[in-house]
Amino acid sequence: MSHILRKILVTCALPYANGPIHIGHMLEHIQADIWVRYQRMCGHEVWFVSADDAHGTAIMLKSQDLGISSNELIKNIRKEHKQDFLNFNISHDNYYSTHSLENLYLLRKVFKCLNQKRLIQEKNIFQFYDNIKNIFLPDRFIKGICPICNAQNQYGDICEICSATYEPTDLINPISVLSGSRPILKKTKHLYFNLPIFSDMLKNWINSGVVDSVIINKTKEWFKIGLKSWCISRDEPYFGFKIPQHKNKYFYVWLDAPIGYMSSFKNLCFKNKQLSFNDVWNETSNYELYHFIGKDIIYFHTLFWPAILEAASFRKPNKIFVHGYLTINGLKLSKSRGALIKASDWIKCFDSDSLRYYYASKLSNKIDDIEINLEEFIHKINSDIVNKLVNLASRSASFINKYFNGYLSNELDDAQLYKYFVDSGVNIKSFLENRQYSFVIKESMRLLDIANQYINEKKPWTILINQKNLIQLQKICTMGINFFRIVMIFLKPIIPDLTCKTELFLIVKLTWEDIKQPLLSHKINRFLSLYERINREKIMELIKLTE
Ligand code: NOT
Ligand code: ZN
Repeated sequence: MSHILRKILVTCALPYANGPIHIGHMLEHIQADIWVRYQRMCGHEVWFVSADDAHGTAIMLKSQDLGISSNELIKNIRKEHKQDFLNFNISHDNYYSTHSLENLYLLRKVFKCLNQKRLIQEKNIFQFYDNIKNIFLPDRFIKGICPICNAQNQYGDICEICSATYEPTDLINPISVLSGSRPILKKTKHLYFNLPIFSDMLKNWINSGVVDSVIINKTKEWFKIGLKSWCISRDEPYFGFKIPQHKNKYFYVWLDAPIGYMSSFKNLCFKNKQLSFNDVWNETSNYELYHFIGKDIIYFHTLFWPAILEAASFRKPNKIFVHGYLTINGLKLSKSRGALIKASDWIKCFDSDSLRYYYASKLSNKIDDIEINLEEFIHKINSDIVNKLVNLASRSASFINKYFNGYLSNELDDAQLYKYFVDSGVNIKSFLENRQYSFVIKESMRLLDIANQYINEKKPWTILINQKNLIQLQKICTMGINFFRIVMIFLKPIIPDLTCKTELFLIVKLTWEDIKQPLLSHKINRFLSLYERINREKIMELIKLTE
């Protein structure tokens, strides 16, 4: 099969610039980063962008609370976010902000198209208003009793108990989260995007294989109810971009947020002159485009976003990769309900590969929630990475270093078994391509069991006692090192830090192309500890930090 080089743009959802990156965000960026690193290993041209989502009421209120300008807040937060992603080896090519000139430019361009095509309509509506704080209330700033199941304390748009969606005005006993007062209804004019006109296009697009079948079914419910026009404006006070010719009106953050995918890439083109914005985003583009998102924002990415792209004559994504929520020891971590573990706290207690590895061991291409458990985490890292993977290298290298001056033998003890490992790469590749990372881990561990068992059966230490057949000893340990190398190639996109150390130790780059060629008559470095066993006490340390 000839190797066709692909050109790919990958995005992660844009984290809000009003709080820290937590390990829930990290799940998505790690999931995408593994995929990106894998594609790069295959030699494809891959660009990976994200940005801070810097607009909206929440950010404005947060900066007021802190007594700083919104501009200052988003600047500080972006710096923190970038550091967090760096700490976890997320290899974004650009991490930008939606509060940027590029985003404003593209937003205006999109808006102009929508107007030209008469897709924007003005409507007068009544909306909840907080008389004490003098502000129109976003859905998330109104709480009340769910009109469907009567659950207390539910948001203005969705009930977290029965999943019903409704208008804030449907809530029983609504109150403003900002002042605790009962909001009044106040008349205001807003701009609406004609989403229903795209219903047929969207149905066809969604059914063309861009999302998993579970998600197709979810969208069917939305089509059955019928699509509604989408309000794309917000009243002052707001932190965002002003709408031209509409006094005191701002673009809704959710209009300029996805445009942030484009503007982050546009900014990358500015830094890298070889890249062309139009080559990627025009309707006839031969680049592939993939968005990694969580299941809470499917609506935006399967309906609003493709409709906006169509309306503005840009290309649409090839696929939307959706993951589930993260739950920790049974506790649900949603964006709005406060996330428990900050990425910056995690990294104080554990290394980044450990989280990346653990997530990979849990990730599939399904939208099921991901349950993580700290005890299980420690156990998995120690038993897989330390006992199976690193131990294989260490036990083999000790003989090679000590008796053969660091040189591997000039032939393999069991070429057949080596080939078996190489051939397993076919499955591993397809698991990586299809985001079935848990299978990558399972298969790698199965191979490591075989490798360790091989060493156990060959008992290199007994050869040493007899002092006969030292060549055989070298060959056995050379097998061990080669098994280790193959599995490290499989795991390279998942654990970049250990990869780096391994490449230094083996004095060789870990690549797919070289996998068929065993490392023979090759000098390796002294074995220095590649990975430290994790201590259970670290769990308590982490919990203390998060309290
Ligand atoms: N800041 C949003 C969130 O839910 C994600 C915006 C993603 C950009 O955290 N998207 N679009 N469409
Ligand atoms: Zn309910």
